[in-house]
Amino acid sequence: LTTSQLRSRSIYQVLTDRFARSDDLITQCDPADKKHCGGSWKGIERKLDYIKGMGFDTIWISPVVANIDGFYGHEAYHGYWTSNIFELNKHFGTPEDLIDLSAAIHARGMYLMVDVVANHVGVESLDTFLPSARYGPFNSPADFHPYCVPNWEDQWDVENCWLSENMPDLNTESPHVIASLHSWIQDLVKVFHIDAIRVDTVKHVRKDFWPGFVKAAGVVAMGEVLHGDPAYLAPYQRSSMTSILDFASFFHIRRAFEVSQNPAGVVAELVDMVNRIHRLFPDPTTLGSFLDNHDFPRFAGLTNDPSLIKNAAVYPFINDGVPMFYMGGEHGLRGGADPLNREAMWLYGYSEMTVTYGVIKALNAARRSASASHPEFLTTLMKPYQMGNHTIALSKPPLLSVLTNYGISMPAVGIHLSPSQTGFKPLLPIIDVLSGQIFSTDPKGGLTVSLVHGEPRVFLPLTVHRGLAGKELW
Ligand code: ABC
Ligand code: CA
Repeated sequence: LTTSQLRSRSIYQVLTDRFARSDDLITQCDPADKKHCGGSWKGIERKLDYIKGMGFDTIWISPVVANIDGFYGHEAYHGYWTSNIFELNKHFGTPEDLIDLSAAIHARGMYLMVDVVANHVGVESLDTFLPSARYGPFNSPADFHPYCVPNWEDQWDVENCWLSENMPDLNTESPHVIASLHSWIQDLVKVFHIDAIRVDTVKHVRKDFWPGFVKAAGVVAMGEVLHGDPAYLAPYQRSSMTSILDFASFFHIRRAFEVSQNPAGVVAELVDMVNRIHRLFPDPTTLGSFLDNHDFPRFAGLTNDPSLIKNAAVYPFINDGVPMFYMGGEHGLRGGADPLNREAMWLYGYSEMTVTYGVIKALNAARRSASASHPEFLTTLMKPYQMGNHTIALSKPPLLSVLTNYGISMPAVGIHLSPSQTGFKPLLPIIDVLSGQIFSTDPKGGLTVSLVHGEPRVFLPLTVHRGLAGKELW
């Protein structure tokens, strides 16, 4: 995938060890144990139709390379503790299994995104760390930065110290390390026909290391820069890689929808964040937009209000960037902080009949029809409007969304959007893709619509929804 092809994708994130097994056994898995539970590449392959059925066309899987065993009883089930980059993780399957998975994904017209780590390797304990053949090409002390504990306020430390005492930091200034990482990523992408990479710990390596790495990969890279401030994030999109995860929206969506009857001001902050993102990032339309991932407590576990959960879940799909969805959200999983947010999916079944599965499917379909009828949808920034203390309207023609953070106890209210806010023509039939209700704009192109039980609304012109829209109908 190229950067511009990435814009029209929708990404489902799996933790390989926890998504699906190669067999049908319902084996126990307590995430608190931090042990392997038996998920595999074959398992993912068996569940591709389940993922595709929800409307996703791209699958982000855990790192695929060989890992150390573990760290004080905590096994490397997540795959982030590399031993040898030139070998694959035996727990997840054989090289043939990964090739099969890649082929099966492509056979469905879908894409494979693999998580990759270039910042560090793993070790059982600081005392036993010894650069050796175990780390493949990184067998000499010169291949690593000396151990130090970072002062998190100091960017030099963040890049050169160890992220933690079990993650020896690679000397990404050494020509040998750079050349090894380049040849590794180039081969990995080619051999397994990888379409995109998700790059771990980007802020822990100097910015100018990345362009060479991404070039060697030869496919679009989405970087993880874990920071909430767009002013800190944006330079990475400018000088490291064209796409990064949108942690700026992430923290703000959570804040905006976390408590019912939110204090006034929270919606204004969200509007302000949208404007800051538009101002600061070179291209907000290639950011990865998400509400949940494997590093944070699941949003659904932070509040008991189903309307707030639904509003927050909608946001990444109506945002400017590429929607990303963390496995298990479709079953209402509520696991807390790492490791509790890493539930084994087979314990919950793979029903395609849950309400959330249907909501996600409708949102993916809405994005697809919006971009099919109006290709500029993918490159045009949304316009945010604050509608009172608890409601925000986001217009990204032909999509128009109205979200509210009051919660389920919200009294029914009517919201009026002016013609310039809707972006729609007069007397245009429109559908709320979440409820299936049909409305129409008024003779001027404005829209009056009720919000019920604090539920979100996502509108499309009826013709767009039905795939009938030509420019002339619009
Ligand atoms: C686990 C436990 C740890 C325990 C450790 C031994 O094991 O969670 O408590 O000490 C993998 C595993 C984890 C494991 C780690 C560490 O390895 O998945 O289970 O932790 O061994 C990526 C991946 C992540 C992965 C790694 C390591 C990196 O997504 O799954 O973890 O390969 C930092 C990194 C970030 C990393 C994250 C886990 O840690 O930058 O790349 N994620 C602040 C810091 C961030 C920091 C974050 C941690 O805290 O600035 O740099 O992320 O929560 C905002 C601020 C931010 C602030 C956030 C919390 O608030 O703007 O700056 O982030 O408002
Ligand atoms: Ca580093």
